[in-house]
Amino acid sequence: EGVGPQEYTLIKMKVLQTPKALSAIKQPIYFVAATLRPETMYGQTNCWLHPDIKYIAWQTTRDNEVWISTRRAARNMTYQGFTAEEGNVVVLAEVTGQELLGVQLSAPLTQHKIIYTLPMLSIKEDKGTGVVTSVPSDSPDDYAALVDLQKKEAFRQKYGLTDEMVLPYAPIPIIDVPTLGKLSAVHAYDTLKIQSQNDKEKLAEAKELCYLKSFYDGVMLVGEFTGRKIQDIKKDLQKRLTDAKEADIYYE
Ligand code: A2H
Repeated sequence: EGVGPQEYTLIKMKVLQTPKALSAIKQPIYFVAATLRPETMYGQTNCWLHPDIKYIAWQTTRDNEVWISTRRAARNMTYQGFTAEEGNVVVLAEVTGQELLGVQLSAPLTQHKIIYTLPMLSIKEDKGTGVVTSVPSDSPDDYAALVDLQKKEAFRQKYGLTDEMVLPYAPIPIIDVPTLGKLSAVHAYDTLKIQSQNDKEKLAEAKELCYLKSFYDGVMLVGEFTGRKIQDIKKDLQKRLTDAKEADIYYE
């Protein structure tokens, strides 16, 4: 980081039931999540939003689709060919993450036909789109936030989430990482005895433990690239997703 722009894969997650706050919008609506790990999309279990961040639904030129992201990200995208006019975001609605929780989505590659938008409190407003796709098998942050919701009924109730939105979703083994196993984030969480998503220091350690090893030595356990090393297939997989219009490329 720091030198030149960061390239993200923008994963498109289709809204299956339009929430009340967006009921005036008749076009297809997508949450767009910025990820560095497109090869982990086989393991998606949910989509994270920050309850207190403001999101906008805005008009793209991609097949008339409406996308949901922070205003900041939408503005950046006007300079990357996603809108009719540079610098101009056509805003159809502005809502807090809280109003968009518990929404049914369809996401690429995951075995789940339906996943839900759920709250994560460590999402940063000034990075990516403010929408984060959750892969608890390979991201300690995602696993910690999911366990928090699964363990604490009061936490689910606070955000009006039902059990069916949270409890059926376990981490899916998708990448084998030497010495860390098939659920590397779970291994790190357990080994470091992480207690919650607020355990910042230990989560930073867990990420150090997982990310490089997974990126360089991880081997796919599922999908068309089964048996292949992550670093060799990342680009091909990204292209599959963009060709299928299930993803785009975003720089910031
Ligand atoms: B990654 P970098 Cl499996 N706030 O995607 C907090 N985190 C955010 C974010 C935001 N506004 N926007 C994106 N991210 C997360 C998958 C993944 C990711 C795995 C493993 C590692 C990993 C599934 N979540 O990231 O600061 C997104 O999570 C390792 C850092 O730009 C995105 O990729 O380096 C990553 O952080 C981008 O972080």
